[in-house]
Amino acid sequence: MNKPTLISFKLCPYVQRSVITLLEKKVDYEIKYIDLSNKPDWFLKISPLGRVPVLQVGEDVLFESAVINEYLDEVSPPSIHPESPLTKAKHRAWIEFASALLVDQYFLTMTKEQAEFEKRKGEIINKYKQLEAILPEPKNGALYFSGDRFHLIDTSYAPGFMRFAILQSALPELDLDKDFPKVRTWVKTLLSKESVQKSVLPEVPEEYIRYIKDHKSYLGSLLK
Ligand SMILES: N[C@@H](CCC(=O)N[C@@H](CS)C(=O)NCC(=O)O)C(=O)O
Repeated sequence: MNKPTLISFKLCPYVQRSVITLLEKKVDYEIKYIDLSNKPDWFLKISPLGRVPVLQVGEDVLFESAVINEYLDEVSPPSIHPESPLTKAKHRAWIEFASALLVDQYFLTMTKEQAEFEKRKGEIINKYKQLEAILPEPKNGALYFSGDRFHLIDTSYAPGFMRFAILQSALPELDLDKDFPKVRTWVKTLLSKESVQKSVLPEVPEEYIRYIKDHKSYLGSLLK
């Protein structure tokens, strides 16, 4: 495989999914950061939707984090995606669910309206309730989506979980998973993984909080 280049925006959770995959699969890669509020022309030429992540592989360009991650998984065995078509289809479906959770998280952090904030908070708690119902039992205090092994699907949840943890450190009462012990164990397991911890630059927690405050959102006004 040509050494791939990942086009990134520092704070993007979708890019972070691909970084975790690259680190887990020990793929040698380069990363280029762009500013999404001032997209360079070369980026607009190669990114069909003007979004990150984009993965350049030689002359080829891939977009959409779930697709990029499946490609990376296939070209760097052993696979961390299920083999059985049915289980794989279920994982893909719950990866979409993770994307919906990221959308809720984005609006929770960005809305200027308290009512919208409360609505998103309820939707996130409801999604946690749905996840709690399908997660297996933890073993020895650890849990991944499908039990005791890390899969591609875990890369799609970790960035959102990391952002919720950053938010909670600036607003302790925003304890969204408090009633969901399995979700909580899953969060703890993922956030303690080296690939997850190394998937963002060290300044990201501080910049994430600053980004939300600068936006003058309702949540921004509550953060320490
Ligand atoms: N479904 C896409 C979502 C990617 C996405 O929404 N990326 C955001 C940044 S986190 C983006 O590039 N937005 C374009 C913009 O802000 O103009 C994926 O999974 O890759």
